[in-house]
Amino acid sequence: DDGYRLWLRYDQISNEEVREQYRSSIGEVVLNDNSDTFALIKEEITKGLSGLLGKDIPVNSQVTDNPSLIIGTPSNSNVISSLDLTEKLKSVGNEGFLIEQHEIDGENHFIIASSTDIGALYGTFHFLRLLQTHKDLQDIAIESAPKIQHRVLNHWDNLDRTVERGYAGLSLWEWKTLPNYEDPRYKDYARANASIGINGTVLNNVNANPNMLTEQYIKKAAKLADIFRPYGITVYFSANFFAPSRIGGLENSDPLNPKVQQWWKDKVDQIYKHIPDFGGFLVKANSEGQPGPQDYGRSHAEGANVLAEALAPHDGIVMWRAFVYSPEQEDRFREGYDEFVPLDGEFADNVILQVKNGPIDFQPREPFHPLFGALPETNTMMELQITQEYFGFSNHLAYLGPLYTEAINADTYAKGEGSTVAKVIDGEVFNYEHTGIAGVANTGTNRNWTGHPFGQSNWYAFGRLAWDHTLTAEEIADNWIRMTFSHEQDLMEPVKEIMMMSREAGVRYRNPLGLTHLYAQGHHYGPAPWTSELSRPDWTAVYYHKADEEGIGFDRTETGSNAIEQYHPPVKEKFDELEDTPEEYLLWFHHVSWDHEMSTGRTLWEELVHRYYQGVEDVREMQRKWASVEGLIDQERYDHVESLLEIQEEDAIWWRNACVLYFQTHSGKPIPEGYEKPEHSLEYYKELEETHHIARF
Ligand code: BDP
Repeated sequence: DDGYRLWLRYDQISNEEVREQYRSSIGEVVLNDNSDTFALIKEEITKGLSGLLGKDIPVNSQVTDNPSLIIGTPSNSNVISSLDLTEKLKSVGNEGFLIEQHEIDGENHFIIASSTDIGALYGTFHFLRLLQTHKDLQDIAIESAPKIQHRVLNHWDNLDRTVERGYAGLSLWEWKTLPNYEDPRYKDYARANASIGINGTVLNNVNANPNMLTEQYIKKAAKLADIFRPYGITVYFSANFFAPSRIGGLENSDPLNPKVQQWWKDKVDQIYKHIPDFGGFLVKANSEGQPGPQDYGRSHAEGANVLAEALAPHDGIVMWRAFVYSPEQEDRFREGYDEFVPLDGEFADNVILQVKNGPIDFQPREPFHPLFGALPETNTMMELQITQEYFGFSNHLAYLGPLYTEAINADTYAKGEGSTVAKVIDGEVFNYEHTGIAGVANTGTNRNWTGHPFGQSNWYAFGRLAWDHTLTAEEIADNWIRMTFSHEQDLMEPVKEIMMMSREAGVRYRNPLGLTHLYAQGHHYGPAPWTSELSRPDWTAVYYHKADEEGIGFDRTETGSNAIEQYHPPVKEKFDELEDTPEEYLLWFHHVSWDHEMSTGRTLWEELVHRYYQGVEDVREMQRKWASVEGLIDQERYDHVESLLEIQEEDAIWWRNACVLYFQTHSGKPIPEGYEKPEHSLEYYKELEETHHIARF
């Protein structure tokens, strides 16, 4: 099995009892395929039911005396409009749906009802998922609506089809053959996204090539938009802030220049001519060398608002990124907050500030970004990374569900207890008008879409959480395994354990106890905690760990950068006191003595060593668990994961040895008894920084 079908496999349900139950209660499907989306619903439900039930289920436009599944909206189905669902449909909104059982003329029928075609499509995927996960349908009553409006993938895809931080092949967008050739994958991509509720896609890299805004590319993108539209997917572009001067022939791109303002209006009008439901722009400005309004002495708000004004008449939005940092600042952690909090209230209504989950950069563990909870007057959305830039690329198994839920469920205390990040980004805490969540995509042209077979679970988890942030990482893993592999207990249990331990394993062998950014600069794959001489101090590793003879860690309390002041109490107090700081965040906030006694009774040095070794043991445990499922899934995917786990074990050892040997040069302490000794010297690992990654990707 090559994994192409993702979680939408629809193989026949092997449990006979379950299959029979479904077969006897779904004799036929009733719907009217009078729109593009309903044609897709028909296609999907036919494919799903015939596959899962192992039997063709007829589709009719009227109810007969068979028990049926009726899918419709009040405007395309008499049955749905006769059921008095008005209030309920209203409460689930435009994208939501109801799944219920109703008795009509003495026969039991299932219904999937929505106010819109897209809602009915989401309901259809949900219904199929119930079958795929063997749920009992008796007396079913589901009301589902997304908690967040804009649920978007961010593709860091370049126009030459390379993908920044992409590890699954080339970009899916074949620019040179668009708009003429429709690669069948475009549709499969949209379908996969719709199945998990994703409703938007930013096609190109945030480090944006201005050519994306030329009419040539707009036309190409319009073709993609046409294919995605019936699946409810809106297209957005990353915009280069200097486009007016780079491709528009203007003298400058100053947002206060009336000619520049007019250029953006005309450009936006042109885009809407080709893509009538265009979503808007994503902008990375004055960040890592990208141009922006500050190049003309203007603020981020002044810049964003010019684009927002051009988009407003078309109901488009601007997603303006808050990922800023400069080499002059003492602490990169502080910068997003320091830059954007003073601008709160100055952004136009159709701007959403896009904030990464943590204050640095998608590290294996970060505390939540203090901007969540600090912007009562500015729509704020979250950006998560699905692609594993800091998690071993597509070589390592890392299920990110636990990272996402940890970030989403953190409590900001912005308005007292319970003001979680989730409730900030779903608009509840500050009553935001526009809400959103973005995930940096991990898809590419690899046959299985994501490189590592388990990379699919991160795409899946992102979508499920974007729709419903109250789900747990474990429930999502459970669904994904059932849909992707099988229902057998002997498989379910070990695979779920592997997934649930994998994120923490990755934290342990790379950067335990709140260490961060110890990566070799540039590729971000292997360790280089010794990096100290680079053009920018904030790109070195020593900047982040601050190890010296006394201890290790970044003091962000009042005696240091005081970044903790950006959090509301009691979060601030929690991180202020060394004793109150949870150990997994310890070195994020404190410079701690090597001899400090940890909760385990070990010294900090011993604990650090212990965790690095534990990380490697975790990977070995994952390997043993994976070995136990051989024969329970197809050999192709089994072997693929097995080989990747071998790489992961080698890399975990590499990380552990490099870091432990390097930190030892500061602590001056021995590796405690009982741990296997690093095979090589520190010098050897330093050399690997230059060479090893080349062989790995
Ligand atoms: C960093 C990546 C870089 C991105 C940047 C961003 O290393 O490739 O361009 O984030 O998010 O994580 O803009």
